[in-house]
Amino acid sequence: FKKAFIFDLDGVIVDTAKFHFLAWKNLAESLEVSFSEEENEQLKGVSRINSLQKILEWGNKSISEDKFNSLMAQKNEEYLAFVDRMSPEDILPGVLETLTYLKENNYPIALGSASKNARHILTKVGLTSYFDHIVDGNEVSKAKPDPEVFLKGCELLGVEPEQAIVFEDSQAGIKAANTAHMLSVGIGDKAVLSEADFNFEGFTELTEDTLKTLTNF
Ligand code: B16
Ligand code: MG
Repeated sequence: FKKAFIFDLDGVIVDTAKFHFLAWKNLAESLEVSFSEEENEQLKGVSRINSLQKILEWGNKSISEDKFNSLMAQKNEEYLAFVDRMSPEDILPGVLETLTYLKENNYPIALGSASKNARHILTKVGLTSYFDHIVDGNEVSKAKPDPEVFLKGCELLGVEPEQAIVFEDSQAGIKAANTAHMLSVGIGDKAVLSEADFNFEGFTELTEDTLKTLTNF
């Protein structure tokens, strides 16, 4: 019974979550909407459009379509300025070891990210070649918590959802994996990702034995 792995990007492979936070916080403040870590948690894994919609909802703001589009562009520009400074050193601890082990053992691997910048980021950190397929924000019409991004990944990898093991740092992403009957593995705060089938603080906890346990589950 073959297993396949799907990795989220932001917050799982690289800590770009902190860059999204800074860029959204600036934007929210410019609109005089308060924005804390707690609100940010709800934006993780959520598409750019839906994130801005949420911020406007929280602040009870309504703006024109033009203003909406220019705010999205502004946020992305600010975010990309952080991304520009990224290098392989930004890969989170243990990720490279896990990817290497999975590749050596011939597991199919896909990326399942909501980000439209996913390919650019993978190039910056030099990880593109580890992925058999990349599904990102440019290829899906329904954002997480809808499972579309992960279902597309399975399709491309040629596996059933039940064969997929998903690494996610967001509540929306864990929901997406669970909805599609994939094994959901929360990376980060267990209290926040309590709906995940398994929880780990980070990839350094994912020893070969642990990975074997996941594939046998
Ligand atoms: P972009 P992931 C998600 O990526 C981020 O978690 C989320 O905070 C961001 O708004 C979303 O991508 C869209 O990203 O603005 O770059 O298209 O965690 O699904 O890899
Ligand atoms: Mg993420």
